[in-house]
Amino acid sequence: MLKDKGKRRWVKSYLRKHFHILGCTVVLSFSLGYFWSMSNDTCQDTPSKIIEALRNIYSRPQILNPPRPDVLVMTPWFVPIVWEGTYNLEILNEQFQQRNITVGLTVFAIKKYVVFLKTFLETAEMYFMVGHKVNYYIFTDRPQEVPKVEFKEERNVVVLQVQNYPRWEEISMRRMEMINHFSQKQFINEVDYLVCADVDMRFNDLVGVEILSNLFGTLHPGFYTAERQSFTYERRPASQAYVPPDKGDFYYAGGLFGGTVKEVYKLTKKCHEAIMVDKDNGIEAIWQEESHLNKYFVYHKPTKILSPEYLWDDSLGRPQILRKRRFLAVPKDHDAIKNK
Ligand code: UD2
Repeated sequence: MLKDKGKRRWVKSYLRKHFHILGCTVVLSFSLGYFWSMSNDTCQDTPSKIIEALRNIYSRPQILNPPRPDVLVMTPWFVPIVWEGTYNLEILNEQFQQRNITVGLTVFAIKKYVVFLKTFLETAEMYFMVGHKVNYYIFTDRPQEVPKVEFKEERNVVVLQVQNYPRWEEISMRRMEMINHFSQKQFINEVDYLVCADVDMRFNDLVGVEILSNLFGTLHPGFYTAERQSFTYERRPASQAYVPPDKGDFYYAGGLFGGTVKEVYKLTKKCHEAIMVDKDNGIEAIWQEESHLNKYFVYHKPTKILSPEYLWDDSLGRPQILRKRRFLAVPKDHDAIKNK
């Protein structure tokens, strides 16, 4: 009896093992055949392209073989930190496509900052939320200077004329108020998620639905390895943005954050109100709305965090852990652009 069981188990495991190998061989042959025929069709595909495509074949997650042992991929409150290699975009795309979502990308181009719009939009068309519905919300005081860019199907531009302010710091801070206002008035009826970005940036690689969640922030490229005491949180208790020395998980960048319209509404409301209290008290936080955003994230923890792949500045070099540089700062001449 025992022997019989042993034999059966052996046969089962033999079949499992060999079917597995057989299965892989079949998949591989079909894939190679497919890519070979594709490459013959176009006579252009290089082996590296074929290998790249083969790499996209889904290999299941391995419990004992984490894809990124070199970086933190999960916070102590159990939310993912998004790095290249930690997710499968095909799976995520399918999930978000089933939900038929629309993403709003807010960007401010006030005064001289309109010069950054062309590159921002052109590169967004190449890399941002490819295959999904997108509304670009351009806040500007110079609507006639918004460049004509060709947009793909189901991607729309909405120009929102807004006022400017004499000081760049105020322009930067007032973004909270304006995003808040339009979230309630318009965005809530038009999009599911909002992504709020700086304009002096360019997309350099895919930024897709992997970033979407109820509330997300981005690790600031200058501080992702820094100790808490080096974070440039607002340290003056007189400001509403004050963060005590023993609080805070990460230092987040003001240049990319977002979430559902409802969560972005709550965030921008809280930050704007705090900015106004500071104003009444004659104090301005050290890094304007970025300080208020950081305070908010201390007490309302993001449900997803983007690694510095999603906001990088090449002047900081190219560390090995950064396998992609998806959204890059465009160098600017501060004197020529700020307050102009
Ligand atoms: C950092 C942050 C920025 C903000 C700022 C606060 C990053 C990459 N950037 O950037 O998000 O928190 O610090 O001090 O994390 N703008 C205009 N017209 C102006 C001035 C600003 O449209 O005259 C808009 C524009 O979209 C710009 C953004 O406000 O990208 C932030 O201003 P910035 O990029 O000059 O601020 P910066 O580089 O100090």
